[in-house]
Amino acid sequence: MTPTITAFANSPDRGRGLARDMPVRWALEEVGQPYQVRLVSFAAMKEPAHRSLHPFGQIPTYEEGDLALFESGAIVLHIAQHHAGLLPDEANARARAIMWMFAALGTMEPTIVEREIARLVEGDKPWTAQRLPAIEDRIRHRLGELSRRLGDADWLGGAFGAGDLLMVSALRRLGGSGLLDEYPNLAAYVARAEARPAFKRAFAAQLAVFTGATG
Ligand code: GTB
Repeated sequence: MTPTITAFANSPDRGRGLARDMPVRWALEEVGQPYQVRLVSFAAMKEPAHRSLHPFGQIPTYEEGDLALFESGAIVLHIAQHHAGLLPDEANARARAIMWMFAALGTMEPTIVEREIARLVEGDKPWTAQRLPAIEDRIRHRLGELSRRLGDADWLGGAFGAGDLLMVSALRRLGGSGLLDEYPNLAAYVARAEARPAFKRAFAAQLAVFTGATG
C-alpha cells in the first residue's frame, strides 16, 4: 500500500529541505518505497481533520492503510523497521543504530532548534543578542563531541543508516551559520549524505512543491 505523507503547502524554508517532511521523504527514497504527498496549509493544519492525525497540528504525518503516525522520528523508525536498508539486522547493531536516531533527535537537535527559535521567533527581543553566543557555544560543544566520535569514519554506525539520516537532517539546520565548517569532518559527513541519490530525489521532490516544477 502506498503511504501518504503530509508536507507544507508553502514551506517557510522556501524549498531548502529543512522542514520535517524531508527526513521522511529521504527515508522512503532510501528504501525505494513510493509515496504520495498531501500538501496542507498552515490553516488546514489546525483544523480538526488534520488534528485527528496530528494532535499538535503540524507536519509531517504518515498514513498507510489503517496506520496513522506523526513525529518524523517515529515515522522514519517505522519505515526503517519495515524495509531493508536503514537498520542493520543484527540485534545489537540495530539497537546502536536506533540509539543514534535518539541521539540526533534528543541530544543534537534541541540546541540547534533553540538557535532557530532565538533567531527567527525571538530575533526582535532585547535578550536575543546576549543569548545567541551561549546557545552557539552549546552547539559547538555538542558538535565537538560528535566530531570526535565520528572521527574519520563515513557514518556513525558503520554503514549509512537511519541514525545518519536523522543526524544529518539536524545538522543541515545549521546551514549558513558557519558552525558546521568549524568541524571539517562533520561538514564532509553532511556533504556525503547530501550526495546520496535518495537524498537528491527527496530534496528535488520537496523543492518542486515550492518552485511548482513537476516531474
Ligand atoms: N517533533 C515533530 C516532528 O519531528 O515531526 C516536530 C514537527 C514540526 O516541528 N513540524 C513543523 C510544523 O508543522 C514543520 S517542521 N510547524 C507548523 C506549526 O507548528 O504550526 C519545522 C520547521 C519549520 C520551518 C523550517 N524552516 O523554515 O526552515 C524548518 C523546520
